Amino acid sequence: MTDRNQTKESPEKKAAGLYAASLVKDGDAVGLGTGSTVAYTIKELGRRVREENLNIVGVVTSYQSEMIAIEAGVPLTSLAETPKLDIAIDGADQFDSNLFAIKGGGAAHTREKIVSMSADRFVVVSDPGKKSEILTVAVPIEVMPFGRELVTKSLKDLGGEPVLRAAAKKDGPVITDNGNFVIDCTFGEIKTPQELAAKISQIPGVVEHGIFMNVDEVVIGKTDGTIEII
Ligand code: ABF
Repeated sequence: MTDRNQTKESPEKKAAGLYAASLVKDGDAVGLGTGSTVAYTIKELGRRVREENLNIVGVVTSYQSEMIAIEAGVPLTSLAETPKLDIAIDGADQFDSNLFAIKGGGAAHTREKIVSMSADRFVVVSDPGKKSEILTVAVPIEVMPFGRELVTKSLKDLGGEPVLRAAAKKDGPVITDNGNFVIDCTFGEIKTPQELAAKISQIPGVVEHGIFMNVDEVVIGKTDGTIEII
C-alpha cells in the first residue's frame, strides 16, 4: 500500500480524530481505519487505554493501522474472533451531503468496507476540504491482477477514465495488502453513486470499489479545534 503516514500536524484532522476517539466506550470492539486522520484516533485510543484503563479491542484495516495501533498500545483482535464491531472509525477522500463517500486513497478500501460493514456505527473523520456537493474524485477500484484488462475495458464502457495506480518512488503498480492492483477511475460528476457502485461491482475481476454507502455520520474537524457533525 501507499505510504500515507502522518508527516505533519493537521489541526483539522486532529480535532476530528480526537473527537471520534471520545465516541468509543468501555467494552467496545472498534474498527480502526487507515490514513492520517484516523491515525489521531488510534493514538488517542492508545492513550485512553493506558491512562484511563479503557477496555477495548480493535480490528485494523491495514498493516499501516496495525503498526500505529501496536505502537499506541491498542489491543487488537480479528474479525474471525470478533465478527461484530460496535463502532468503526475511518477517513475518506470525499463525501457528499447524503453521506455517500469515496475511499481508497490509501489502497485499503476493501478491508475498510468489510470492517465498516461489520460495525453497528460507522463514523468518518475528515477535514473540511473533503465535503462536496457532488462526488467528483476518482473512484479507487481494487482489481485482481488477472482481471486488469477486462476491468479497464469495462470501466471505459461505463464512461470512466481508468488509470492503474503506480507505486510511489518506484517502478510498477501499487500492490494492496491483499496482493491486488488499484485502478483509479474518474467518472466526472457522480450523480447516482448507488447505480455506479452496482455497475462496477458486476465487473469480473473487481474485488471492491471505493464508493461507500454505509456512513452513519461524518465528523469534520476545524482549524480552531472545533468539530461539525453531519
Ligand atoms: C483511508 O485513508 C481512505 O479510504 C481514505 O482514502 C484516506 C483518508 O486519508 P486521510 O485521513 O489521510 O486524509 O481511510
